[in-house]
Amino acid sequence: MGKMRTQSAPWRAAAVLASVLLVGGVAACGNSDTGGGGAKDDGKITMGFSQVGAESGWRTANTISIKEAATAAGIELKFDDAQQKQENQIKAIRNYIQQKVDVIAFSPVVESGWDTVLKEAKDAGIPVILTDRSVDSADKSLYKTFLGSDFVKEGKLAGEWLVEQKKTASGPVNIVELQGSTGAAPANDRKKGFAEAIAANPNLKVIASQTGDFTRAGGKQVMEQFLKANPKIDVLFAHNDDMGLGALEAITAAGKTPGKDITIITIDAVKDGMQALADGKFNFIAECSPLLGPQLMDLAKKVHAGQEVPARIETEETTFTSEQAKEALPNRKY
Ligand code: GYE
Repeated sequence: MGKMRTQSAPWRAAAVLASVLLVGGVAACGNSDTGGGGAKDDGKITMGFSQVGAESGWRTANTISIKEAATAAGIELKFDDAQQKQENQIKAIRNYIQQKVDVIAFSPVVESGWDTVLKEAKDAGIPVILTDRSVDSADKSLYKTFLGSDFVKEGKLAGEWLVEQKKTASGPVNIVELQGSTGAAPANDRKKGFAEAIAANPNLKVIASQTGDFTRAGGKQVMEQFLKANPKIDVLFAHNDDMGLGALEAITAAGKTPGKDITIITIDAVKDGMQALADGKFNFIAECSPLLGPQLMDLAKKVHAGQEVPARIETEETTFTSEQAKEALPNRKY
């Protein structure tokens, strides 16, 4: 309940209806500057968006999707890149409140510590939409909806694939884990889902787990340390493609063959990751779609029009083996 997986025709129709009602509604409001947060009543919705940063291929694709979808939807977008810092996001959100944007949307870099600023937005009458990542606030009335992936599921799918691959292993299988940014929902949840899945086989052990901050440089650097400290590494689980791609360099430099000496599992399925998978350097990817822009803009129109929206909207995702990556690559959008 409360989950909507795809944009069904009735849903789209409702969105169109919402925008029609919206135009009428705004016109009827006259020049009032209060309530709803709207500063100007030119019929155009203004969205303030605070992005995490530009740390990965996933993030770049997500930013493009949001900017393109805003233009297509006729929504005026104010965009801020927080460079992976919560304090920058809080500052951006406060600016948006001051500017009286119609809707605030953001992808929270970490899960905790948002209650105060979200309360400020609520008091100003500006609806907030969480996109990509969520917050751990107990008060769910602080935001209208959360649009994004099920990160626990992604970790689980990665772990389940490994359990199947190693089901005949007679001895210990040593796994190293490159975690995403500390405190980020996808890092917490992917770790959790993976651990739950591999618990099915006591031979599968995570012998080292550290953050690589979702970046290639971080993945490379931490993998170098892992390789130095651990003579036998059988598997790498990286919380995103970029860290896995960085780790490839460290593995090759250590004289090992990625995808053969070390089985590599990642999450995202951006083009470079899919290429590595098709080339046999990665072995498995659980997909995480960054193309959230169109759904986000539809939601913005709805919440601005005062319509009810589901509290949680999950993106649809799949997984890829090397063969499947070869097939999917030519039509990959990101
Ligand atoms: O997996 C990673 C990015 O929040 C789902 O953030 C997103 C994650 C994505 O840096 O590549």
